[in-house]
Amino acid sequence: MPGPNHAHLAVLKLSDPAVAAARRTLLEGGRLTQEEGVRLFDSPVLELGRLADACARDRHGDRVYFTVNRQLNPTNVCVLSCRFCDYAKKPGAPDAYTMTKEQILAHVDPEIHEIHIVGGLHDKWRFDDYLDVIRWVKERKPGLQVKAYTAVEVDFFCRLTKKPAEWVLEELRKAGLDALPGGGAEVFSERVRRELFHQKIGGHRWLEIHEIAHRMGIPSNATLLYGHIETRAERVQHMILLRELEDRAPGFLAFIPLAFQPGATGIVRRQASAIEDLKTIALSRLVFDNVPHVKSYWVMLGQDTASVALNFGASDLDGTIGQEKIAHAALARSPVGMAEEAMVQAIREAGKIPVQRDALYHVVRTYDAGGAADGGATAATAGAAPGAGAR
Ligand code: V47
Ligand code: SF4
Repeated sequence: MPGPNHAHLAVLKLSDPAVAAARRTLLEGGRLTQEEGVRLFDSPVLELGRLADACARDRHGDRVYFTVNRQLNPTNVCVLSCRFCDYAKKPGAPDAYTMTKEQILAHVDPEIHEIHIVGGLHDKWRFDDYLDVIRWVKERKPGLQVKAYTAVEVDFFCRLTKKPAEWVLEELRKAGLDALPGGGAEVFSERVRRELFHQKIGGHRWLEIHEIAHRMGIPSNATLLYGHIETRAERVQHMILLRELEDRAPGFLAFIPLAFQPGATGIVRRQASAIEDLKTIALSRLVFDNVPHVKSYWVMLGQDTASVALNFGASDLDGTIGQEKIAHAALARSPVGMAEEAMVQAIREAGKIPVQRDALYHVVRTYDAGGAADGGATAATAGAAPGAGAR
C-alpha cells in the first residue's frame, strides 16, 4: 500500500500551537504518541478537523466511499449479558428471535455488494449453523462479499468446537467469508471491561484473533465503542494498540468509532456531543497513519454529524444497510436504512466525490463531482478492475 503524500498537509496553515505541532510531526513522517493524542482532545475542534481533513485528502483526494449493503442479524439470542447492549435477549424471552433460512435469504437483495452478518451467541446453535448462514447467502448470490462474525463470535466458535482460531477462520473462509467486521472490540481497557462486559473476551484475545485473520490473508475492520464510562486516554490507548497490530500484521480496512447509544441501559444519560464525535473521528485519522479509512457510521452518529465528519477525516460512510437492529434496539434516532441516492447526496453536500465500493474497497462506481443535489447518480467510471481497492 503506498503511503499518503503530504501535499495538503504541507500547505495547511493552523493557529492552534498543539495542532500545528501535530502537523509538523506528521509532515516529518512521525507518529502521534498516547500523550499527544490525549492533549489534542483539548484543542479547538475546527483546527483538529482541518488537520484531519488534510490527512484524509492526502490519502484519498476528495473521494468518500460507501457500499450498497445489508446488515443481517440472524439471532438476538445471546448467552452473554453486556451492560451496554439493548439488543441481546435471553433464550425463551418474548422478544427473542432466530431467523429461518427463508428470513435470512430475504436479506440477500440482488443489488447489494456486501452483507454484514453479526448476532448473538446462541445457546443452541452449533458452529455448523453459523457456517450455514454464510453458505446459504453465498449460494443465493455467489459474487456477494460476506463480512461476518466478530472476534467475540470467533472465540465462541473456538470454545464450541474446541479448535484453535486458525481452524475456525479457515472453516469460515471455506464457507464463503471474505472479511471480519470490527465489532466486539468495545474499548481495550480492563477497567471498563470489568464494569460493562466482564463475560466477554478482553482486548488481548480480540487483537490476537484479528492478528491471526490478517496473517491468513483475511482483512478486517476495527471499532471503538466510546461515549460511556471510558476516558479519552483509554480511547487513544485503544487506537494505539490497533495501530501496533496493523504494524505487525497489516489487514485493517477501516477504523470505526461507534458512538454509544444510551437507550435504556442506564449507563449514561445522553449520547456524546457532536463536538466529541468530531474530535474522536479527527483524532482517529491523525493516530492511524497505517489504516486506510476512518468510517463515519451514520447509524450511530446520526446523519447530520456523519455528514459533517466527512470534513473531519472520515473517508467512508459505511452503507445503505437496510434494517439495522443493534443501535435501534438502543433507540438510535437515525433511519433504519438509507437509499443509495441519499448517500450520494450526503457525500456531495459535504463537498466530496461519492464512490461506491464493495466490502474489500474495490470501486464499483464513481459518481461525478458536480454537486447537483438532485440525487442524480451519473457514473463517471464503473466496474474498476478487482484489485483497484482504495487502500
Ligand atoms: O460490537 C452494542 C456495538 C457493535 C451498542 O465492521 C453498541 O464495518 C452503540 O461493530 N450503542 C456492532 N453501540 C456493530 C459493529 C459495526 C457496525 C458497523 C460497521 C462495522 C464494520 C461494524 O455495536 C458491537 C458493540 O460494540 N453496540 N450496543 C449501543 N447501545
Ligand atoms: Fe451478546 Fe454481543 Fe450484546 Fe454482548 S454485545 S450481549 S456479546 S450480542
